[in-house]
Amino acid sequence: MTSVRAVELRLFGLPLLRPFRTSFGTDTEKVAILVRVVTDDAEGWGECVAGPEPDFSEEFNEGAWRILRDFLVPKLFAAGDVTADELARIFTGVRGHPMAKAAAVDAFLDAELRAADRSLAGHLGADKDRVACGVSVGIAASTDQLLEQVDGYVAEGYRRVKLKIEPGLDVERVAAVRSAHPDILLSVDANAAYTLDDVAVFHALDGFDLLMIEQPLHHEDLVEHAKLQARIRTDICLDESIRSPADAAAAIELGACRIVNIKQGRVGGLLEAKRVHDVARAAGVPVWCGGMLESGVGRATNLALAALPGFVLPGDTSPSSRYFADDLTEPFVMEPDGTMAVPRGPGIGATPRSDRLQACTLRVETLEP
Ligand code: NPG
Repeated sequence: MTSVRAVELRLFGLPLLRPFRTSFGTDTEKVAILVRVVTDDAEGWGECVAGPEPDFSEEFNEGAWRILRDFLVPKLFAAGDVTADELARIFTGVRGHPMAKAAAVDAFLDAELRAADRSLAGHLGADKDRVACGVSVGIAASTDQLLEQVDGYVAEGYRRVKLKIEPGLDVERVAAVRSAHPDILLSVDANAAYTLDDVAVFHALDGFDLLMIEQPLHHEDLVEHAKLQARIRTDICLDESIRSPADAAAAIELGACRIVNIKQGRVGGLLEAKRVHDVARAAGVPVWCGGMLESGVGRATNLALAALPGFVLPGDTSPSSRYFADDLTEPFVMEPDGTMAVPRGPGIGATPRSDRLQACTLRVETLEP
């Protein structure tokens, strides 16, 4: 039990080494909110996975900032002495906004664990010291450029390559990568860009021995995903559609997917993410850890989560060098065997460097009771 003395909200900007294009837009810079919670005993960090625009989900930076400042943080102050486990209940009066909630829950949990000198990985029940890394490759300007990027990532040792696709830039791109790399674990991610009318595309993709097709249809179309899954051989994985343990249970029961991508921010934080993992694991459904181009703070968090026993597929847990010339924390490094160490220090096991924080801060606001 501890109470919160102050919460700092900080908007930061980190240039990306290479623009990242998905079916909904192109990012050239990582701009997100970092939450620092100061309790009676310690301080903790949480990274909000929302971005500048409401494109991946309804949430976006300015909205998350207001939800945190005007609703979640006041509830945290009013709650007095609490534990991280109680925060989901304390925040129930705020509907939705899982990414904003996650940043507050994760920062509080980090402070709680640092005070107890326990690691996040140990607290969650991790059974691995290293996790297998995959890479998510944005939509390239040409097939040649895509092949060049994939060659580079395969040479670096990544254990799985995921290609972003969109209508018109799909089958031919996948065919080219598959013929250049017949044996790699390969998957595709559509970020909800297709409809059931596109079933011919998915039948064609069935020919490339893909590990999965991620989020092919609209995020609210669970029944349509079940219809598509029944018509294709390749496993469907859901990302945007899964916002809670209940969503995961529904999707699995409906047959809407056979694999689940878990992003702690999308489901309301680390403790909810563990529940999604538990639901999937009980049903025998493999999960893996998604990524949102996080800085080292969110990356540390993801590595601890990805070390849980149900995470049996390589995640979008790439090293810092995949995204940034200079991360906010000490860089996370991937070994040539395509694995990364799970942080085992207190809390998330990583702390932003103060010089980098200063250099990358766009706005900061400190809230007190
Ligand atoms: O390696 O962190 C990473 C990126 C993984 O592809 C990735 N993320 O749809 O899953 C996604 C996508 C994404 C990135 C979505 C940024 C929204 C913002």
